[in-house]
Amino acid sequence: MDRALVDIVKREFKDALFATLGRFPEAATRNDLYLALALAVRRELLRRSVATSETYYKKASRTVCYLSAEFLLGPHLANNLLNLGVEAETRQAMSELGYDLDQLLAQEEEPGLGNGGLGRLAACYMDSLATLAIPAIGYGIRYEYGIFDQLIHDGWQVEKTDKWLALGNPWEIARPEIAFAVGFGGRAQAMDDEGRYRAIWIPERHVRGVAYDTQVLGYRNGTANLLRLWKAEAAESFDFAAFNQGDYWGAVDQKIDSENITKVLYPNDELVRGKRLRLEQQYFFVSCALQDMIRIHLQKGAPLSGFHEKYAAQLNDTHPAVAVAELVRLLVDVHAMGWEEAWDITRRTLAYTNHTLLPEALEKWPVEMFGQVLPRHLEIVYEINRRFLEEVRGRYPGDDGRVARLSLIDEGGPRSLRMAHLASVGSHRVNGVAALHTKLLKADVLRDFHELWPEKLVNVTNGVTPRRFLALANPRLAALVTGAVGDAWPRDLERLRGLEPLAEDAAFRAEWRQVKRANKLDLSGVIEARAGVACDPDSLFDIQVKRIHEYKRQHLNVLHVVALWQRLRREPEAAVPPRTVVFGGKAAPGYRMAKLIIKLIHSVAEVVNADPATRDRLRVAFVPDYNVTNCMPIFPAAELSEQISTAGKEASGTGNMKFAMNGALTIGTLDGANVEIREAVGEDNFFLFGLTVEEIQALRSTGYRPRGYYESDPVLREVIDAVAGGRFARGDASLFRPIVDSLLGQDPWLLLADFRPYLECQAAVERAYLDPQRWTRMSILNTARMGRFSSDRSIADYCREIWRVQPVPIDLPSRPA
Ligand code: NBG
Repeated sequence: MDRALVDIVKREFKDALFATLGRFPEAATRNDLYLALALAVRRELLRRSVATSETYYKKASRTVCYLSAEFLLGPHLANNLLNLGVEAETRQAMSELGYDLDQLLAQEEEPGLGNGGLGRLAACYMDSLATLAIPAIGYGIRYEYGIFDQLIHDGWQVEKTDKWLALGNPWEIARPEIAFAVGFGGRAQAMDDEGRYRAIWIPERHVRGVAYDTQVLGYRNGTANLLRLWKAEAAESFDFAAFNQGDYWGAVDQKIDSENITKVLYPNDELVRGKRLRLEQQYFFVSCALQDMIRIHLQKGAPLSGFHEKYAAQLNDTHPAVAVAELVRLLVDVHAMGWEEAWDITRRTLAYTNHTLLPEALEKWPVEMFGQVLPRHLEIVYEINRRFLEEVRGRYPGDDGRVARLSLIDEGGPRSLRMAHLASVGSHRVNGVAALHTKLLKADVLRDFHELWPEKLVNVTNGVTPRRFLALANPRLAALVTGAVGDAWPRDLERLRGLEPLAEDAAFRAEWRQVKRANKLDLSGVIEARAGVACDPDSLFDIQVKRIHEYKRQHLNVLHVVALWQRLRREPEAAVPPRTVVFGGKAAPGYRMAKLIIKLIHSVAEVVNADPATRDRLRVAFVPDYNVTNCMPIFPAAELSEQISTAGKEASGTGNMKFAMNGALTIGTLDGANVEIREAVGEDNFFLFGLTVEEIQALRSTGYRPRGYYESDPVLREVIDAVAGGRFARGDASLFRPIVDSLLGQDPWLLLADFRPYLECQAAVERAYLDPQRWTRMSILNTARMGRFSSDRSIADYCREIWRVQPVPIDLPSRPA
């Protein structure tokens, strides 16, 4: 322990408490203490931030700009202490002052500025960019309310607004001088600029976007990159014209309207199609980001003709896709560049990541509304489309079907703008997020694009940061791993390979089991406190945590629980290990089926947990409000990771990686990154079941009849009958009727077809678990072989294949005395 550092932390903590917060210790609330510590730590972030920006400014190297409507960061304090390497000293300093570091850490409200995997991926990528010393800026939206908090009332999800800023946010710095005007509405007007055609846009109103900066630290290096989030404000705090005419309330209204743009994060999985405010959010942050990039570029005195050499901008899904039109507009209309050059620069700058194959999630904007909000951009989109389709017609003469399929405008029904097409045309690279997903993009959603430009579509398999999800989440395992393979693994995850031979070492296996057992004990405490369910830490911890969606098939998991319960009642002597099945995840507020699945989980839990015949062998719990904070005790305690989506529907998954890294075995389908995880850990160390994408296609083409499975499988029939008959609804046979009807009707996610294979696979899990030596061996091998699922590998892939950027390490000057 560095004694001098302990004293520095104490000094800076006291200084922040007195001089910034104006408190004396006896009057300080726990939040004051948390803020004081955060501010003390922030000094270290800023020291790195200044050194980093100075270095980037001087070296003028190419910068990655990650444009994302979501950044699901999770709490900062503990992660920053980890990355700085000062956790022990800070704990000591706090304890000498009479405070408990864990209590202060628990005080932090996490910024939940994302829905799920996509937003969390953006946060992992920011972490890896900084760790790999890549010059990068994350651009996004500073939502006043992030993802809702989930409460459970009588087994139903109830949403509560997330007031994450209520007690102050010590990690951000407002930059009122970095602000841009963003226009909306109005009209576009042609103009003759000395014989040259030019268009100008006369917006009906302007909103001001103000920058709020948060530092993102690299792991134990000198880098602190910038996450710059934009807040919307009224262009003038009052509309003076309206004010002078006595229309005070009209003026106030306009201010409120402007601020609404960054008020709240839209929950996904909901049909937000046609929501004007969402389009306004997207355009708002994209325009601010691009204006900021141009400002920085021009500040260095560089000409805009070299813009693409200085920036690589990544579009995280289609949410920022309007960047294609906005960059063209800024270059052509505002900076008077010719179209050809502007278009060339735009395409060389932008690249697009696709995150979904689900048709309902592919964004489309009604052309009419798009034109009302962004009239000039609609003109630009038409011009891009005209030139693009000319190229298509040149390549495929007479192929009108192809032209219609590729067009940026969907003409079937009310005309709409296909954002994935806009993003694909305006980018030099498009990528999927797992090998299977990219293959399916090529074969299906982006097939025509792939035929047109075979080089453009590439794969970059997702990854997760081992800092937050192994080092921070699982200190016990981290210590064991460090003892075995040294301490370089957090920045070089392939080092975990060194664990492989230890899978054969009985003493090491015993230590591995002790760690898991201690983590399970911790999670048991959490489950008891938060779900009111007592569970046996020696039972098999079988966990499914993720957003609730029919394609993810939490209800398939529930069907297995019911089948297991019925079997335990029938065969009390069966050699079945006791099991605790844990669920967690939020449902979109408007997604009725998902909410009903949450209710079903609770209802089954209520019956099963109360049954004296089985309660020692099976428990079910739903942990409310799954988020980055609450996931921390979950991954380390898991033994079985449920990754059971319908093949072809989960683009990648990233929870699957967090589980396996922490030594859980996966039961899963051949979907998303499961395919690559299984390849990496070895078939013998993965529980595979279910139809493949090809088998599903074949089954559908011959006519899928779910009822046939129900009729021919007595176990399935008994399970469905129990749900349908109201066994879990206090006799109310109507409650879960929508679920039963969906399964016996179309069964769009093929639960019934996969039920029997899933059941058999779960039986294989039971057999493996009954042999602890075998199970532990498999568990160790899972962790050992997860190196390539570090987000550092993903970012290295992006740097090489897409961004063509190099690291710029930061020399940190020593701390001023
Ligand atoms: C999600 C996919 C996940 C994937 C994450 C991150 C969207 C639109 N897509 O499978 O469903 O892991 O993106 O790539 O949220």
